[in-house]
This record gives sequence, C-alpha cells and structure tokens, in this order.
Amino acid sequence: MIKIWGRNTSSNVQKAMWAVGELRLEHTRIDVGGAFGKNKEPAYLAMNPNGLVPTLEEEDGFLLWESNSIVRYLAGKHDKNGVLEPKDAKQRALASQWMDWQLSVVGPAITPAFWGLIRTPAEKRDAAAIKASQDKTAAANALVYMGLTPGTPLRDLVIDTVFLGSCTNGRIEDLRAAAEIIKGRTKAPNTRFLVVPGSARVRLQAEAEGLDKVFLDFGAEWRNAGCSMCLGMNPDQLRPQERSASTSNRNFEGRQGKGGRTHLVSPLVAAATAIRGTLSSLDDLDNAPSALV
Ligand SMILES: N[C@@H](CCC(=O)N[C@@H](CS)C(=O)NCC(=O)O)C(=O)O
Repeated sequence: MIKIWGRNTSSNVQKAMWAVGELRLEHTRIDVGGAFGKNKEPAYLAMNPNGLVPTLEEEDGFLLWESNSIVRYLAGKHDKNGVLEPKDAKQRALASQWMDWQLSVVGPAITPAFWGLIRTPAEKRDAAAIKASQDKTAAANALVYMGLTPGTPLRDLVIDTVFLGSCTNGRIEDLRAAAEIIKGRTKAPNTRFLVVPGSARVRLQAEAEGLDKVFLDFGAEWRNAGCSMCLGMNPDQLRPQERSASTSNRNFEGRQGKGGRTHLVSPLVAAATAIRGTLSSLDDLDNAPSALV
C-alpha cells in the first residue's frame, strides 16, 4: 500500500492526499513534521534528505519527495482517463506549469500571511509582514488574471474592445475629443469600438454636432445612452481573457464580464487604441491633432 509521510495540516501533504483521493488509491498516512516531529531524525532523513513533508513510499521501497513530483508521479502511473494528467502534451505541460507556479510564486508569497493570521495568536502577529505578504500574493494573482508578465510594454497589448462611455467619461467633451482623433481614420480591424454617450442629452448634443457620423464612419458602434460595458450589462460583456481599453472607472475582476481584463484609459487613449488595436497614446499616432498632444 502507498504510504504518505507527513502531517495532515501541511498544504504540501494535502496535495499528495488530494491525488490519492482523486485516483481512489489505497493508502495510509503517517503523521510526521510540525508538532509530530521525527522529520529531522536519521530514519526520516534517510528517506527525504530535506527533512520536509510529504514523502511518498511505495511497497517496493520506491521513495519520492517534492509534493508536485508526487502528484505527477501518481497521476502518470494511475490516471488512465487523462483527468489529472491530460494526454495532450501541451495541456499536460500547462497543468504542470500552474502547479509549479503555486510552489515557486504563490506559496512563498502567501505563507507569511497564512502563518500570521491562522497560526499566530492575535497579540503576537506582525501586521506589517502580513500586509506585505497579502500585497505580494494579490500582485501575483493580479498579473495572472490580467495575463501580464512583468516588463511587458503596455503598447504591445492587443485590445479586443475599446469602450468609450460611462457617466465618468462619456460626456460631450469626451466624445468631441475622441472624434477629433479618429476623424478621417479607420478602426483597427480586430478591435471592437463601442461608443456610448453618458446620457440621452449628451447623445442628442453629439448627434446635433455630427459626432455620431464620425464614429460610424470610423467603424465604431454608436449606441444609445446607458451603462453598457461599464459594468458588463447584457450583452456588452468581455469574454474570459478578452482585454478592454475602457474609459469607465472600475477595473476589478469580472467587472466587464467574467474573466475579462480591463485597462482604464482616458477618452484620448481610447481613441488612439481603437486606431492601432493595441494600447496606444496620442504619441503613437502619425499626425495627431497638435492641440491635443
Ligand atoms: N517543495 C517541498 C516543500 C515541502 C515543505 O516545505 N513542507 C513543509 C510543510 S508544508 C515542512 O515539511 N515543514 C516542516 C515541518 O512540517 O516540520 C514540497 O513541495 O514537497
């Protein structure tokens, strides 16, 4: 029978327990580490020279440590349906990637907050260390949610939808400024451009000035006044992992549709982005109206 050495309260041991559970494998777990000790004793160090948990032991004496390797080993050996270990090499590598990301990035970031808040009495907590840990964890998760890696130039980001609107930045002066930029140009072919006046009065004023025609000629959708994609009103939503440049003023997760990635921008940046299809400022345009630059 498979033996898992390690205390139940360890997140790394829990990964091995999750794998044996999902794969319905007969197993036994032996408490080691933490308050149970024994992991720095010679007998345990002979199995796992790191003195950490978990360690997996097979009946034939095969020993394995490192929680991710244990999960990969068990899945590789016992998962015949490709549920835990996808048969497609790329999918398998992606599953592996996220496991290793947890171990190398999220784990170290979140551990001080976990220890501080869960395993330390309130009077002994280090508030600054907990806050730093929370911030680091949030930053790691935010980069993943936004599909960004540090150092990526914002100008390289392909934008699926530009949203010019909302009560914040769908005022007549915002529409005028954006129209001035796009006038006589053509929209980037793969970028959708929604223009939604902030109120019915703004829409009527814009139409009286002929701005609707400028936007329509450019390739934008000219809409009735409303909230629209500011808060992902049906059907104006981003699909998961789609990216918007949005003149609204909230960019939290899911605000413009589940999994959608929002970059908050000014009306001028929205206009430049709709022209180029990547996040752009007026500096990126040839012949931008000089009064606005
Ligand atoms: N990279 C190792 C890390 C193992 C590890 O740090 N285990 C911790 C528990 S989560 C440990 O053994 N701590 C010492 C102890 O429990 O006494 C793995 O993923 O297995």
